[in-house]
Amino acid sequence: MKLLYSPTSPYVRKVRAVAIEKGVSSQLELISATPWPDPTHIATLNPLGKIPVLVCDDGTELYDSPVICEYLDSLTPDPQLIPAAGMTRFRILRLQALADGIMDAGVSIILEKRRPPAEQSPAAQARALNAITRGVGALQGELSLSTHAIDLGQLAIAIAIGYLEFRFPELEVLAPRYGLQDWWQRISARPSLQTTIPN
Ligand SMILES: N[C@@H](CCC(=O)N[C@@H](CS)C(=O)NCC(=O)O)C(=O)O
Repeated sequence: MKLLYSPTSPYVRKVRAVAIEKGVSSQLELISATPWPDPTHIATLNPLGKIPVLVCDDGTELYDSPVICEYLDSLTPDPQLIPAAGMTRFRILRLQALADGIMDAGVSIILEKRRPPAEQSPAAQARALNAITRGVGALQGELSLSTHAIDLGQLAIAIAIGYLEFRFPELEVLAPRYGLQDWWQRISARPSLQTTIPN
C-alpha cells in the first residue's frame, strides 16, 4: 500500500497511527506529497487534491482520512479501533469527527495567516478559534464516555491536541486538556503517537 503523506498533516498522522496500532505500518510505503502550492499531482489520485491518499494493493485509491482509517481497521482483528455496530461505534466516530473538526479549524487558521495581511479575515480566524475552544472544552465529557483502552476516537483527539500544540503552542484554549492529564500521559506514550510526532 502507498500512502501519500506529509510529516506535518494531522490527518496523515491519524492514518499512520492507526496503521501502527493495527500492526500494518510496515506494509505502508510512504510517498512524500504536499498539496501546496499546487495539488495537481495529488488530484490524479484524489480529485479533491488533498492528502492523505491511500493506494491499496489492488490499485484502489482511498480518501479521506476517516475512510482510510476504517479500511486499515478492517485489515486485522486486534485491536479493533472502530466497533462494527452499536452506539459505541457512533460515539467513537463522533469523537473522530470532533477531532477532525478541531484539526480543520486549526488548519484554516494556519492557511489564513499565510495569506497577505490585506486578504486575511480576523472574523474567519475568530470563528475557527471559537470552534477550537468549544471543541477542546467538550473533550472531558466526550472522553469520559470512552470504554476501550484505545480506539480511533481517542487516537484522533490526541492527534488534534498534538496538532494544536505544534502549531499554536501559545494557545490558552488548550487549558482544558490539562484536566485530562492522566489520559493524555497514557495515550501520548503509545508508540503510534511517539513515532509520528510532527516535525
Ligand atoms: N477531511 C480530509 C482533510 C484532509 C486535508 O485537509 N489535508 C490537507 C493537508 S493537512 C490538504 O491536503 N489540503 C489541501 C487543500 O485543502 O487543498 C481528511 O480527513 O483526509
